Amino acid sequence: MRRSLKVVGGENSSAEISAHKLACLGELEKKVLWLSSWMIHNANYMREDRDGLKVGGHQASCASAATLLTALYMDVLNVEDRIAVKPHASPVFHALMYLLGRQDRSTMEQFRGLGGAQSYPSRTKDTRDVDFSTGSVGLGVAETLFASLVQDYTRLNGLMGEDARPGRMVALMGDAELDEGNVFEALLEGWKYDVGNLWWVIDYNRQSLDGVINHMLFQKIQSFFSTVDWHVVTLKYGKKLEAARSGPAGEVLLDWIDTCPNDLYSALTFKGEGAWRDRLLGDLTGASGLKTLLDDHDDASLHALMTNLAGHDMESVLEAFHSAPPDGPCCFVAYTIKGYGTPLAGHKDNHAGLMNEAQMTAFKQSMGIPDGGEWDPFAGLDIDAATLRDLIGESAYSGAASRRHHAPKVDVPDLSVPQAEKASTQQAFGQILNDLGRGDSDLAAHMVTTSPDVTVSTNLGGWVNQRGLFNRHERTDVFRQENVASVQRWTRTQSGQHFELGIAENNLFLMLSALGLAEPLFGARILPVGTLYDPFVNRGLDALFYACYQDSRFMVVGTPSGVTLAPEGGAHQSVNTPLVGMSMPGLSYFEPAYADELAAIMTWGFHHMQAQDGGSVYLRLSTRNIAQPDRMLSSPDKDSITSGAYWLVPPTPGAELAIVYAGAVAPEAISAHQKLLEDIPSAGLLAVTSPDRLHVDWLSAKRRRRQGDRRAHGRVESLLEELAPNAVLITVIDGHPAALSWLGAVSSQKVTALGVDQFGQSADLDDVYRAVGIDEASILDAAASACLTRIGG
Ligand SMILES: Cc1ncc(C[n+]2csc(CCOP(=O)(O)OP(=O)(O)O)c2C)c(N)n1
Ligand SMILES: [Mg+2]
Repeated sequence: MRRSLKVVGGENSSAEISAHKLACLGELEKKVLWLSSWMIHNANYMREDRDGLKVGGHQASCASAATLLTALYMDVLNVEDRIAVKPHASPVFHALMYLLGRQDRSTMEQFRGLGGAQSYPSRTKDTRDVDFSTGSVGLGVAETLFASLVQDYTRLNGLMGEDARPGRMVALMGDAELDEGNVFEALLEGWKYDVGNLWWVIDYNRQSLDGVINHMLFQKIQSFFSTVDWHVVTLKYGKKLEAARSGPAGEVLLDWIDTCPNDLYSALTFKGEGAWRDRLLGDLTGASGLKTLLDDHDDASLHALMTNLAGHDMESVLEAFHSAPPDGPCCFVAYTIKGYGTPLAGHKDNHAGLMNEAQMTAFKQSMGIPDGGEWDPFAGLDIDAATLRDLIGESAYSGAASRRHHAPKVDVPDLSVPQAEKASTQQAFGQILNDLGRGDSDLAAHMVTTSPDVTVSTNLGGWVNQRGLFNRHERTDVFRQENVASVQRWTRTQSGQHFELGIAENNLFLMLSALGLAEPLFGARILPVGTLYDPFVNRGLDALFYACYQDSRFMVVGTPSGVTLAPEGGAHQSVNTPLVGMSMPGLSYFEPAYADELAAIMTWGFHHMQAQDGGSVYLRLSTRNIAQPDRMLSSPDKDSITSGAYWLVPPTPGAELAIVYAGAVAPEAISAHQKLLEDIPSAGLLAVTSPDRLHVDWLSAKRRRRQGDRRAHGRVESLLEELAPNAVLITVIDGHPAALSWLGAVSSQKVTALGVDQFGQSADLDDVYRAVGIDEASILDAAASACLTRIGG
């Protein structure tokens, strides 16, 4: 008789999963386990080893997730769902894409080799079906939550295509990912926003890299998630164990499993077969029905029964997925065994363990794979290829159609320059956004801002007053209703364009990352702008790294920055962030001094965020009010500014000295330069608006020259060639001096690099600049001693 499983909820709510389908999925799951194991084996044992380095791969982590991922990709997911796959299950993901016809064999054969499948799923380097890059545990998981909020925003504001359906944002996560604090930061933020359409499927194998965890963790997980109003579904016993419950000694047996410490359960799983019998006989002596139970099972079937956890039981898994509530966040705690179905199962050291050649031979035999049939999608299966192909064809992922969307670009007008005799870059930033907020440009309509509780203090308040806060649930500004005077009008609506976050910089970067992926994920053009205090870039650094690695597009504003924060500063003074900006691929870092520079950079930035070969933008700004130059920038001037530097005062050709500055220290550089002109009238004053853009361009010119393009010339090379070949450069920045010291290598000129190489401290501006050596006197001293040495040497 054909059994059938009634399913409710989700896309397949009215479907019935037949025994036939279950059998097919079971076969595919076996194939996925085989292919993922073989991919890793092939990379480690079969491919030429040229460097003696370990290749690695995680067969046990893969085996743990094979059932869950097969169920998701082959049956449960819809095309509009987006999934973050736990990093170490990358081979499982690739095996599934291979079976679905979305991945070729050579990429699998090249696993962990150049151009092959990546060690960890990568949006930018793997097949286009990777929705979120994972690798740093915890980040991919949390990103799905923010992606769900972004999906809400795009849907409620008509930015998705008309016929677009909301998808579920899914994370298939390792249980140890819950050790990362950023997961809990995200959970809290999700609760504030009443996040929905979100599934976190925990591969609850109770093992991490080093450890086997306490078997009561699931209780804590349940209470964490319930606290923030998630629906929690626990998948513990598979169908065999559930059936055993009503048989001889059933309840006693399940109780024993319930209270069995994880390390013991794991050890018995690894030993297998007879080990279970001995242990049960010892622990459950005298239990009624035990003898019958044990007599009814040989060692192999007892092992199969005792390890029949629901996360490896296709029917239980499908039942749970299909009966999940249609909306609201849902967490599935799926009991699994790390290494299930392989000789690595349950061993405490199995995280990076690999089957040896003998084990692989036996495994291959047990899978019925003939020599030469290792990559055959259907070899060794009990159901014929045609039938399995038909079933694969029913998956929403079957075939080659791209799941990545495109959206038209948004026009970017030249942003107007805020007019003031004195201004800070932070103030100018606020004014530019305020003006955008007041206008009705297409650009403003597509912008979304966000900040971790520093909206007002980073000058985003004006924009928020114009555009409002986003929330699915509308709420008026109660203070305003109650006539409490405030400059801030904080109305929450579905069309609000600002996400106010709690103080968690990881969340800021995950949110920016998700907003900046709105085009490929949801077909919606969003131009995200986020603000934070610059020192706290470090707090969210890994999330920033992953955002850039995923090629998400956003503008992040670190303000205030550096020791210029002076009395307010102390530990709030950022030191290393220029180097963060310079060393982060995919992020262009700028440090303007003037409002007109900032306007030109932001205009460029909004273009760059939309360009195919573009990227994200990082503006390091300041609260220091400085006198603004009286000038109108031409287009070439703006090009110079956005390419990284221009002569504020050009040198006389062949000049022997130049002062080079970036950002808020402009007044010190200008006054020192003026004094130097008395002795060295030829001296130039170079304004660096982006150490990063200059550096990237210089490296690229050198690379092109090496490749034979003799005309390749970097912008910085052209600028510095105006000086004498042995000229002195005094560089100054309110940040680590290494951001500019490299300029000496461009034309072998002699550099003295001033900057901050110590932790900040509270003081007024004069004192703190003097203390760290970036005041006018320090610049003059540096120039004098460099010139003396130059003459002497
Ligand atoms: C942030 C971060 N720290 C450390 C690691 C190294 N690491 C990789 S996997 C892992 C343990 C993962 O355990 P779990 O999430 O339970 O995965 P599974 O058991 O399913 O393999 C660790 C510590 C990492 N990838 N990311
Ligand atoms: Mg684990």
